[in-house]
Amino acid sequence: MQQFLSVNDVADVSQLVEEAFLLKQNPWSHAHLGQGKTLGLVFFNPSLRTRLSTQKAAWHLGLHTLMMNINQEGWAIETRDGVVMDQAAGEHIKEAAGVFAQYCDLLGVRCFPSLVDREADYNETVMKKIALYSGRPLISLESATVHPLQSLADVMTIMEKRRRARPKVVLTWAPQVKALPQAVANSFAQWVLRTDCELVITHPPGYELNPSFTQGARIEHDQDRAFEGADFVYAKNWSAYEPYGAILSEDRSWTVSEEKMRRTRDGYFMHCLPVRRNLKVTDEVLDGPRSLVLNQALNRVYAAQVVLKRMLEHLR
Ligand code: AN0
Ligand code: CP
Repeated sequence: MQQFLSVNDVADVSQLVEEAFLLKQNPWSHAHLGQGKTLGLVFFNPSLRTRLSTQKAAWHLGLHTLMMNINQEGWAIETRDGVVMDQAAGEHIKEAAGVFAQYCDLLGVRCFPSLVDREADYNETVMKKIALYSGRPLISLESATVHPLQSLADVMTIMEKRRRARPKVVLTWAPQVKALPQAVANSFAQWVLRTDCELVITHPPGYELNPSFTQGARIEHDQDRAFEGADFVYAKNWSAYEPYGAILSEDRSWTVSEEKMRRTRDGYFMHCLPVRRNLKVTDEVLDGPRSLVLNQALNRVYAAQVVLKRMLEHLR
């Protein structure tokens, strides 16, 4: 594997999941694979799980990590080409990426969307520039449009907990108070559609995701109907794709509650975290026995580890 920017970099999702489970059973099986190599982790945005799980995965493989919160600890970065840099930005992405490459063999980058310029976001302009100017194998730690390490961990969690060959998975929009990216939802849909699951996406009208990620899923605007017989309910908020970045609804009747979960087939609750309690999901559901949020968080380690392993094998 030379890069991990989306599910399109994975030839066989179930093989990758199986390999991740082997690492979960025996995390130190490849403890020397990364010896002498450095993984750079660059965060343009906050993170708890991604930064910790990826560092832990690297440690299991004997990789050294360098981490930078570039927006807080670095010079303000210019990402546009050909501009006169007489404003706030003191360093161009071209030099910054080139410098990362001097110190690191592999790079991981988190870079959220602007939610203003849809074309630039959906072209993954910043990720592509870092890949180009660093020339290093690049892992997405959540980009403008997708969060593949999260989705891999989510698919692992579904595979571990499913009780039938083709489970019904429901991705439900849930209320929020600020505009969030579409990345987790796009990516979850894209990955689940590469597995043997039925996928239903439910959201208030107007929250349609970019169809290139959801082709093959059933869209259902009635949340109660969507939940009928579900094996897994995955809650996430996202802002509108059209008009881009807009909050069209704050309808609290979409909060996932016990009452709604009773419509499922004793279904599990999933969320990538961080989650706002009693806004997206009630305490009862999140603290209840069907909540898988910590299982998902644990699987983030082995999702990162299998990707790092494959990239290191390619480097050798
Ligand atoms: C981010 C998002 O929705 O993309 C990160 C989730 C892993 N969430 C927030 O900003 C709350
Ligand atoms: N789920 C997830 O990616 O969490 P962080 O934003 O805390 O890394």
